[in-house]
Amino acid sequence: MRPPVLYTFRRCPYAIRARLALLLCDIEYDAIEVDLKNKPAAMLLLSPKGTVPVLQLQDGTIIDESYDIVQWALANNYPDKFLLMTEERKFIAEPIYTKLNKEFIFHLNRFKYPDRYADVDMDLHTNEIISFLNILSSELQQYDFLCGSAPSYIDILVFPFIRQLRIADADILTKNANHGLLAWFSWWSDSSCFQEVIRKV
Ligand SMILES: N[C@@H](CCC(=O)N[C@@H](CS)C(=O)NCC(=O)O)C(=O)O
Repeated sequence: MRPPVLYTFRRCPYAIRARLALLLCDIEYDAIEVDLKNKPAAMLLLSPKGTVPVLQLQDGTIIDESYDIVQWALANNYPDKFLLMTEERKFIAEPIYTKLNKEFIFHLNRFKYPDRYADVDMDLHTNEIISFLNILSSELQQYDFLCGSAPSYIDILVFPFIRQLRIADADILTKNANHGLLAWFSWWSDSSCFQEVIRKV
């Protein structure tokens, strides 16, 4: 049987989440690299909203949100070295995800591409970015990963966006991250799993 098919884009942080989760969960898939300016008709038929990643499962189920792909992968084959997600840990992870999704990404997009938006306020975006870095720094003061001493889904969801920030402006990260956050960032950047999913093919 053909493995699941992932419509992806190499540099897309959402798609990186999906590829990281599938790799860490040892789930084989066929990747279709999408040209975002010329999306494949087959993908648009499966998911008309036209964003990557889109995962088509063997039974035809479509998962077209990166968060859901990460959760599906973990539900299928939870990595041995990952944290067990207790309710207490989810209580830490979910607010970080909400802040990332509802606030940080909004500010990051405007910080990175001020010319593309009409509602840019650089001071506000910079302050909001720093405030999110402070939250991560405080979580990573105690432990090596965001929810404890081993990785969990929240690390996979957050890392690709901190990488985007680092690419946009390395200084804002190095000046505002504590040692724990910088070490966490290096760990993920240097990890064989990230190197594998970001490799140019
Ligand atoms: N909420 C979606 C967002 C995915 C998303 O916005 N992906 C971008 C690429 S990084 C995209 O496909 N944009 C559509 C386009 O550029 O036309 C998810 O988490 O999967």
